[in-house]
Amino acid sequence: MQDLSGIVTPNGLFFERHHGGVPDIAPDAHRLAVHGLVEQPLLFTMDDLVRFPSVSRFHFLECSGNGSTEWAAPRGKTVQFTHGLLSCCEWTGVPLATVLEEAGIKPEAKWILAEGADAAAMTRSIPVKQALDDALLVYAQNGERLRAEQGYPLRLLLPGFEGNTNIKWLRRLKLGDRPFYSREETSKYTDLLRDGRAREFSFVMEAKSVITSPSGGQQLSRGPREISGVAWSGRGRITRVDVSTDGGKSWREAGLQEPVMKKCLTRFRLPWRWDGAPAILQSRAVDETGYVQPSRQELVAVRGLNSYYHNNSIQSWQVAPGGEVANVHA
Ligand SMILES: Nc1nc2c(c(=O)[nH]1)N[C@H]1C(S)=C(S)[C@@H](COP(=O)(O)O)O[C@H]1N2
Ligand SMILES: [Mo]
Repeated sequence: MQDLSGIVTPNGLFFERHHGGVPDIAPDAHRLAVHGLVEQPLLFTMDDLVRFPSVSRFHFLECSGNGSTEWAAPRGKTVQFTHGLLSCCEWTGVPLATVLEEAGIKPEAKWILAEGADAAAMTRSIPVKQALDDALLVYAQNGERLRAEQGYPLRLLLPGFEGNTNIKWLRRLKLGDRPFYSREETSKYTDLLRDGRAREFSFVMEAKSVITSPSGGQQLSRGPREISGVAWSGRGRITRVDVSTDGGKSWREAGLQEPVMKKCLTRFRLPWRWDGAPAILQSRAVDETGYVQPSRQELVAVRGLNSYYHNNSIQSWQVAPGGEVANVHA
């Protein structure tokens, strides 16, 4: 993260998260089954799927556990540790809606169970509404076929939804009239609130940003330099990023690199001169729905400290008089 220029994660550096290892799949033998509440159950080969009209789009992918270590105390030394379960690339595939139309969705079908062909047979329930919106069945990333670690030969991509729902090595889609409550949904991927109740199906990754340069573990020298980072929102486009060098007392609007794409990383930059005085650097993202990234205090006031997932609070980097940059809670 601290060495990333622009917004595209090189394929070999895409973050990896797998619950049962990376399966070795022969693409010719791979099948995608579509069944349940459909007019006509169908079985697709990869050859079938790549013949459909395709699209390419840039989207971020973030594990909802990104930042999970940071709720109670600043633990990660670097931005790779605090925010590294995040990548962004150009995905190519078939709109999921196209494939579902082929099978014919019955009117009572409201949820889809998506299942992977890994040892974990990872399964999640997805609302049909989202699937018909901008979901893709992807087979390529940044110009080449998916990496094995990213779900080769086929992955579900749900732009803006928590990473876990983006089922890799996708082999099955079952349509039903209610959530399926898979193992992932009953044992984790809910958010425990301060009063002991839990939020379920918190799919959307809300607006977030982080300064990647300078960031934790780096050493600053005095003089002019650029503050730079990335911002993203699962609800759409980033419209504004503000940067503070005094721990949130005052803010300046950063420049956004064009094109700003929806549900995609957006690079922001602000010229700065470090004069050697202690500083606390923060960034705050706003998206097109008007949602403002919360401070840590604001998020904890609503969510408490029982949560693991969905920590999208403002990150603080402290610059010490000697120029050392460190992760702090400000
Ligand atoms: N089949 C399958 N899909 C999966 C997973 C998995 O273990 N098995 N992990 C999920 C989780 S928790 C995340 S955050 C993303 C990570 O995608 P990546 O490894 O391509 O970064 O994939 C999701 N899809
Ligand atoms: Mo994840």
